[in-house]
Amino acid sequence: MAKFNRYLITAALPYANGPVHIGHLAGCYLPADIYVRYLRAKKADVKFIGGTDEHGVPILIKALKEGVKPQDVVDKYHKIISESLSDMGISFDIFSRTTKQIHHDTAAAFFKKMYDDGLFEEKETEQFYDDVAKVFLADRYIVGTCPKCGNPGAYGDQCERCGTSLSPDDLISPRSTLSDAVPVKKKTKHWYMPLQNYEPFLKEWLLEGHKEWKNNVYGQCKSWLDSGLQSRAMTRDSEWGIKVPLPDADGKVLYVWFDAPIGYISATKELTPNWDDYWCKEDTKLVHFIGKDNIVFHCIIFPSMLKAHGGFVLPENVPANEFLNIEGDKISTSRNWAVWVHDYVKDFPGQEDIMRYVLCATAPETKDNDFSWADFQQRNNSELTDIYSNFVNRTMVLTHKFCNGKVPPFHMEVKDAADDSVLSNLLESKKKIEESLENYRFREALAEVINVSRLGNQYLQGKAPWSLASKGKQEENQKLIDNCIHLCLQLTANLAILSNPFMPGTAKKICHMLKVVDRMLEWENAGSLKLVNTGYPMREPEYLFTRIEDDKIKEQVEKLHAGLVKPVEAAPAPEAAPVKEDIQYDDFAKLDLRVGTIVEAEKVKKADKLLKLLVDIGTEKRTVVSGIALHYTPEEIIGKQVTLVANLAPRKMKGIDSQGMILMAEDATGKLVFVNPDVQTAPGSEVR
Ligand code: B3M
Ligand code: ZN
Repeated sequence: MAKFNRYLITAALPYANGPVHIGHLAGCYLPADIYVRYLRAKKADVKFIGGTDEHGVPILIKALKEGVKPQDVVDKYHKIISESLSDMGISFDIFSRTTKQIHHDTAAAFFKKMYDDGLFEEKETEQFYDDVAKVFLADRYIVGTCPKCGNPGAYGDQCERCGTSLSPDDLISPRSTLSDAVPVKKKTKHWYMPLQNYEPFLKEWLLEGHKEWKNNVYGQCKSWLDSGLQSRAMTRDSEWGIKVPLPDADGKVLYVWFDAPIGYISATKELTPNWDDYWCKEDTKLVHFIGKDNIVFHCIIFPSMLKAHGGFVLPENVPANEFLNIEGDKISTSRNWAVWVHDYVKDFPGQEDIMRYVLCATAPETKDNDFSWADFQQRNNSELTDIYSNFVNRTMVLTHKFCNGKVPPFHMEVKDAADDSVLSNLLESKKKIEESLENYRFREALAEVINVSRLGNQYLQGKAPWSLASKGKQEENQKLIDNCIHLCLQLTANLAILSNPFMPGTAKKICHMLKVVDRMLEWENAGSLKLVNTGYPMREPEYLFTRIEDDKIKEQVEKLHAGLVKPVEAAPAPEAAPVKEDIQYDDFAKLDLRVGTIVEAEKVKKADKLLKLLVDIGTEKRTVVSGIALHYTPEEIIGKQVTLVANLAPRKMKGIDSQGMILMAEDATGKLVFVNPDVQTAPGSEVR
């Protein structure tokens, strides 16, 4: 670690478009906080930078959904997010916002310098455009039916049901998530960063220079670089964002992924006038904590930007975590499958350390991992209560029972091998914890902390001071009791230091019981057996953790399931017309209904509502004129299955012979939808 004289630690800036859940904590905020608290305990010069990401389409979508202005959205969620994170003890030195003036100025100047240095390409391309919301649409904001599996909610970049990667052109009935309009293509000019030019730099700096990065991170970067980089637009058409600082750029803003990481720089500027020590001096260790979906932006794009601009340090590591699932299912904000941090702090007041513990102990460091309430309970009841808290509590109770509540002396003359092993075990554990923390293996580090208390319990059990007290040779035995309790108290103090990065509230509670000041928590004190002085009075014992009962857990599981939004919400039916008069089976049997596939479709001239379709019904192809042109474009319905009334007498419409009728249903919004089989069915199949 000697190479570095200061640390700059960042945690991804969450979009200010919703509250944070435990997946956010496990992904980056908690590991970053543990690392920072460890560095601070080592008296390192460290700044911990965070804030909310307040630009980009996610904010616009939320504003549209809530029917408010983007500024209202970010004001509301910045507050909620920053409170949640601070309630969980995430100890940022600054938690800023990308809508601040200092950030706008910093990001615009960054862009301008790159522009002046000739580092952008100007290109005009066709992009999808929402003519109702008047915005260009990123692929993600176009939804439609997946051509592969029929999922009606597939995104323009991917179908999350079958996993197929898509482009908006592939979607059946594409529509904008902003307004429901059918996207159209429109020309627009943007400034691109030719990322391919940075490949040699990235290969040398990252692939050659940072082989020590976590496998999941290194592997993703390597595969990006192996498949070759392309120019990427660094500007967008939008009214919401940082204005492109060029004269001919009305209605253009910086791409949110260009401005957001610069947010780390602006927040540091806001925090300290010495910001450039942290960003520009080679002996700074810059570490970005993020979730895996942000890897390419932090490992490829932002470093290329920093390199292009010049004068900045590059990240020394990007220890991205994988995803946390909940009860075996992917976290989803839209389905409300999440444990929200603000709910947790309300339901478990003063117990943020339990969640910190569980999330760290099960952190998705190398692969996706699962959070379950049963596991939460189990870990609290066994590891935290039965092992960790139990050791501290027994130590304190015994101190009061056998030593008048004061630190007993240590009698060298009766010291034995078990006493010696307390120190050697402690030193070994300390070393392991340091090594794990310095290599971002937080689970491993935390397991070793618990191990210290486990060894403490074993030592205490082996010495059994309670049984010594009742035996003969009072004076001799009191010495043995003293030694045991003396060492257990020293171990308790050490436990506070070692657990402080993970469970700061608990470390403080231990300090309170031992009546020592928080300064004892400095890391250099770990491994010492002289932390509490002989004769010093202790406070009354209090439990650090207690068991959580089944009903409390059951409540949480029920809450989770009760909040779940049901997957596909069908639009309600229009007010139902009364059911028509009965017919006899023979009347029905006269109808000949067939499954067909639309193989051709075109608009009927001078008829807004009509499409001329060619429908394959297996035995033949029928021309059908259908009044659906206001609901579907010809392109989007080719390939669709329909139900055709095959024996309806032919009828001339706008000069075309229509040989049948397609069945459609109308929902409450007046939208016509096809009545079709829910699985692929051979054309010509009879409908009965
Ligand atoms: N806001 C994406 C996210 O919240 C993005 C991170 C920005 S970090 C500079 O996952
Ligand atoms: Zn699909």
